[in-house]
Amino acid sequence: MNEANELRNYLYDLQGYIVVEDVLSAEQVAALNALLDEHLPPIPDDWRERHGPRGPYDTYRFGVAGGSYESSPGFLAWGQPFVDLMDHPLSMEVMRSQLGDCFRLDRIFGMRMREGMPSGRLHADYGASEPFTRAEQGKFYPQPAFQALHGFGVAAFNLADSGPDTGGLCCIPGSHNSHFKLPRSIRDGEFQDVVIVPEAPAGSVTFFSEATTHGTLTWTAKHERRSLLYKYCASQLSWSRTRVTAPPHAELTERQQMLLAEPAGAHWFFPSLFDKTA
Ligand SMILES: O=C(O)CCC(=O)C(=O)O
Repeated sequence: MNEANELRNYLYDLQGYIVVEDVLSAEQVAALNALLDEHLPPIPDDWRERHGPRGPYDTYRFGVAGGSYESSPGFLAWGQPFVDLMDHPLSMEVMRSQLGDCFRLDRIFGMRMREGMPSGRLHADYGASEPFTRAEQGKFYPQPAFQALHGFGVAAFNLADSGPDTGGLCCIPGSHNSHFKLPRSIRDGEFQDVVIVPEAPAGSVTFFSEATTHGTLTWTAKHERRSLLYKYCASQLSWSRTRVTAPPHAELTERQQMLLAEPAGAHWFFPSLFDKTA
């Protein structure tokens, strides 16, 4: 392994997130944005009144599939460039460092924000701060072995500049390894300095573990935020009963088909994604 990859994997494991810049060229970003323009109506001026049962998430998210949404191809159905990102070589390498050789694409959605759109709650889907653990505020939580912790990871492709000056994806570095539930005061925004918004220019990818406490900060930029989130998990895991399904007319490579396979035990019933390409 070369030194740059060694450093990237170390920092990702240490911080629970990492941004890699210049993954997509300006042309690729423009092509993806042009496809999104075809499928996304402009965010209406009365977006505040349009919040549904998921609050601001109903306005932020688009092209949803799997997880807490229905089974469907989501934004993968909007063109081959979205399908190609499923197994982007960098995502495959970073996810391999977190999830091992056998993993699935569990769910996807896009995020878009207009100036003034509000923050979303800090949360973690795994670890001490996951809502359904029995972790008590302020008490060390020795996580039982039957709960998943580091088995889920996200590749968020950034299609617009974002960072501390704009808001957007935020997180608490290192929180994926915390044995304490997120203190209420931090969740309620009293201690903003532990929450960071990584600098993530257009064309970059923000990788983060679903155990890392993360959320969305108010978008303050004039331009629209856009990112595409591909969420992967170790092959034996699944978050919900719904799936990302293959888009009807897309040509999927063998690896892409494997990424959409049903959950199953690594190597026993779910082959390595890297056997032929390693
Ligand atoms: O990209 C964001 O702003 C946050 C996304 C999020 O909340 C999530 O992945 O659960």
